[in-house]
Amino acid sequence: MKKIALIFGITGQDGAYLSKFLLKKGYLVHGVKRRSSLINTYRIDDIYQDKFKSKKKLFLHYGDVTDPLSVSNLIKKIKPAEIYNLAAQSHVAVSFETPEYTANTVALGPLRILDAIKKFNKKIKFYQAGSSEMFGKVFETPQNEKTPFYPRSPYAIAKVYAHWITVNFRESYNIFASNGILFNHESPLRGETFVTQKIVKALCKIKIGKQKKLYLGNVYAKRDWGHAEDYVEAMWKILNYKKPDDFIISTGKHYSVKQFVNLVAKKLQMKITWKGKGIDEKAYLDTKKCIIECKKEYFRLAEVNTLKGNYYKAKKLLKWKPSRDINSLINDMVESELKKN
Ligand code: NAP
Ligand code: F7E
Repeated sequence: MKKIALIFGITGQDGAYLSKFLLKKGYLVHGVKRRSSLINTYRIDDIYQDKFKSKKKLFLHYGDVTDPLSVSNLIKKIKPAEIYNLAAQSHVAVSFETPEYTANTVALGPLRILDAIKKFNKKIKFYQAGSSEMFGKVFETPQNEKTPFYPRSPYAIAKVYAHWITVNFRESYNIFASNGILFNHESPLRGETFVTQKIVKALCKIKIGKQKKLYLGNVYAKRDWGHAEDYVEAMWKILNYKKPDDFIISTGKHYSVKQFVNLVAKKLQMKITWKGKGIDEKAYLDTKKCIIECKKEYFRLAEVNTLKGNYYKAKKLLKWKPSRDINSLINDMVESELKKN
């Protein structure tokens, strides 16, 4: 009997990598996609179309984590052994514009899934996609599983609720419910409005003359950036550990947005120099042409200045460690982008 996994958020960056990973492991994968006016399955089309070649192993269903009926009906019908909750309004800046909707998907979405597990089958294992954003205005560096949370956005606050409701269902109903506290992870499939992909796409286009300028916000914010492909393996390891628990998944290294820009430029053999300070800081190509400017609208209302994770527990108990560093991540993102231009 093949194991059945159900992924909420299958059409996102992590959903795509996780489905590929689970299919390789021999799972039958069911995914929940939202109805949208444009087709939103481009990240998984390659594996979905495979169904015509071999026996079907990937199944898609319409649903939404804001709709309790769809959540419980799907869990009842599919009877998964493992549920991965990756569904979220996942953009921190957008969460300030849509705080209630963000809370509905990010905080109440997992509650609805956990409640359905409690009703239908307490043996279903549950993975909650937690976030380093929960550490926000950090109490210590690097952050570990015991570092207190200080969330700084509606998104992060909703993730803190999701974290604790997962712990609570584990402790109250004896459900195998675990939190992965994942630090930023990127890939060629990363959404275009997250800073890494925004930088990669813009510099590739500027290099070939298809774009003139890139506008950024706070270039001094530091993040611990890993590769999404490594991180979905950690999700599976978390659910297949002997007991439910919470784990930090990170690389243990952090870089500023400015350093990320410089590394991408280096990869593209573009010589850039920075001049000015604060909002007036600008980057010039070959010392003459201004190609990067800062814009107030891209600054956060409450910024998370620095994040760096300590993944010691995952290394020790799950035997997980990141296989790619920042340069390998940038190579993958840039090379994939250059193929599209
Ligand atoms: P993503 O690319 O934005 O994907 C989010 C997924 O959730 C998409 O499939 C999206 O569907 C779906 N979704 C949004 N609202 C939904 C709703 N109401 N009902 C059902 N599905 C909904 O995010 P990601 O980078 O893959 O991240 C996966 C999860 O990990 C998210 O929960 C995110 O908050 C969390 N996380 C991400 C990172 C990171 O660095 N990537 C780090 C820590 C935690 P559409 O395709 O239709 O929009
Ligand atoms: O911003 C700064 C910005 O939007 C990173 C999500 O996956 O990871 C992600 O959240 C940093 C911030 O990611 C721009 O102020 C500067 O300090 O790429 P981001 P994020 O906010 O860290 C966490 C772990 C998640 O859980 C989230 O779901 O970069 N920054 N200039 C900018 N950010 C953006 N987006 N755009 C800019 O122009």
